[in-house]
Amino acid sequence: MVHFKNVALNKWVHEMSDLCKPDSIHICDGSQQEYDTLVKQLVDTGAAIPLKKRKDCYLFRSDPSDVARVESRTYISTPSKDNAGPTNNWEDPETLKKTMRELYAGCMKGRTMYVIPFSMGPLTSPLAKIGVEITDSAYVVLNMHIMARVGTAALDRLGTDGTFVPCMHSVGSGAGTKEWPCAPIEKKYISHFPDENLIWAYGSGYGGNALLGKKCLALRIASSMARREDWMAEHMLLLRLTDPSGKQYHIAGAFPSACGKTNLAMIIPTIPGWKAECLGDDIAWMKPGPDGRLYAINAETGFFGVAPGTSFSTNSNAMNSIKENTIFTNCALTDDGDVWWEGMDGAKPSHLIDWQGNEWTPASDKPAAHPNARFTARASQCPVICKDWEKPEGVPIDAILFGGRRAHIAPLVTQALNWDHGVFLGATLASETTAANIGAVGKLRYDPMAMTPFCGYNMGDYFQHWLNMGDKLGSKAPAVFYVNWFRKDENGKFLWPGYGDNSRVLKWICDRVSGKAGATETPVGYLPNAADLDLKGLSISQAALTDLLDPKLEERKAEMPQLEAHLARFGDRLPPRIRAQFDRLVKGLERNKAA
Ligand code: O2Y
Ligand code: MN
Repeated sequence: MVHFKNVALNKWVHEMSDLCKPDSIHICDGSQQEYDTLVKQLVDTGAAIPLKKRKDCYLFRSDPSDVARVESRTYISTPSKDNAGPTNNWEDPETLKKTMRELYAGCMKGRTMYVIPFSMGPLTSPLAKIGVEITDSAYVVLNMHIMARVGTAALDRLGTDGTFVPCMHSVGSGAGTKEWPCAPIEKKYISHFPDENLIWAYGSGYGGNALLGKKCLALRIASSMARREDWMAEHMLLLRLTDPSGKQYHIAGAFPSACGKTNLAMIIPTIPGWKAECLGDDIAWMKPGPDGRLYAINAETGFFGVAPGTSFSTNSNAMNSIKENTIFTNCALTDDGDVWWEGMDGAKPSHLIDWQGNEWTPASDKPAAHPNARFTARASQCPVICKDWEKPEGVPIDAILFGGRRAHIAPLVTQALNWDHGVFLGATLASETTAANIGAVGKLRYDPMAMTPFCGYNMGDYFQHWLNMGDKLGSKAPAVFYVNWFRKDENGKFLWPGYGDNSRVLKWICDRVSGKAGATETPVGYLPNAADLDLKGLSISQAALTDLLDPKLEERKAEMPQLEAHLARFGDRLPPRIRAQFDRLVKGLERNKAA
């Protein structure tokens, strides 16, 4: 039987093994040899397909019923329902544990139980947290090798009495195939017990449901820890910009899904002399440093990116990150042994095997790759990874961006008037759904700080936590901005070219931080005048520019009842300072009309 010198870990692994009854237990050491052995096993069973065209790359196909995070089966289980708040599914902890214990009973018979010690954040970082995932999925072990710091060093950091986040996972049974077992939807559970720093997941082997270090630990549990311990766990990319004089700026950005977050994290600026480097594309942990500024680390070590739409023309840095040592999930397979997905460069291949293993031609009426097909690649493989991305103390944040996809109303960029206004901009972050999201196209969804699916406690309290952090940071707080690359004209055409040209907006942001760029104050925040933006070499009409920088105050006013209803969801947990920002905006819009 296995033995761990950490007393709590030893007890927990034995308890879970007694419950799940695996045939064997494997303690992961995080080595390349371990990775290679597991890959070989999965190739032998047919679960992994080696790709002839890409060195050390493998394609996996999930069961068609198990293709994405399932928010409807994700729970924040706190003793009081109010503490989970209106944005989370809630279940009483004892009831939920009883249900899940029944599902876990004997669920690993005939399987290996893998014990994966891991660190989120660099091992020597004061912000790092140790987790241990128990899983019966070798695919999960491989992905965790890429996405987190897995292995003996994490165990060593625990010592005999160190604390860790127990992350229990089984793919379950009752649905799926031999290669990809899972449970039917009504038996899937992604459960979080934030008061105990505990995660229990059952029934899905896919992404955020199964790689428990990512959304479950690094966002849901971490956000609740961060509130207790005075730091921030955010759904944010991290980016370093360097201006022609060599001055560095660090930006953290929160964007709901389908807003190009990974593309922005790996941006190639079109402005001469400006350099961008990626520090992370999904999860930032931030804490005030000894100098009073806010410092951020990337909690992860890899990218679990959406494949469809990724191409050399949209994100060449991502394409160059996945040339080798990459796991692909639910992509299509080409006849010569490569992966393919919708939106890749070049013409559609004349024949493929689709993500479900079926023959596919351009005449097929279904996409060849699943819209949520993914690549898992190490951050170190990104051509523009910043040399300081693993600095234990992190990087000092100069600006925080919130951004959504809005065809109208939200201008290209707005700077918050102050921290409270910035928190209000985050709390009212909204995005219109696309074909890539589930649900109706073009529907407005509020997604505060892009954290709706990931906040591990009552979101009203989360707004208050942001306000408290601002009080703590005082004059050293980062400046806050709201960006929208997706404004359209009356013919439905995008007004802004986006991609590398977003560097023009980032330049204005950096120049605002250092007091070099102009702006006009409006009720919705500071807006650049056309002359304040560096547009050299860009072909854009004056009319488009005027439209992009128009605060559209009348349309904004018409949206206020919808905004008020959004804030009303938080009831008496809505901080009065957020309500005050709403009232200030109402008055500002009224005054504008009168003027
Ligand atoms: O569908 C999944 O399980 C993946 S979700 C995901 C993956 C990487 C980065 N962000 C997300 C997200 O949903 O925000
Ligand atoms: Mn994400």
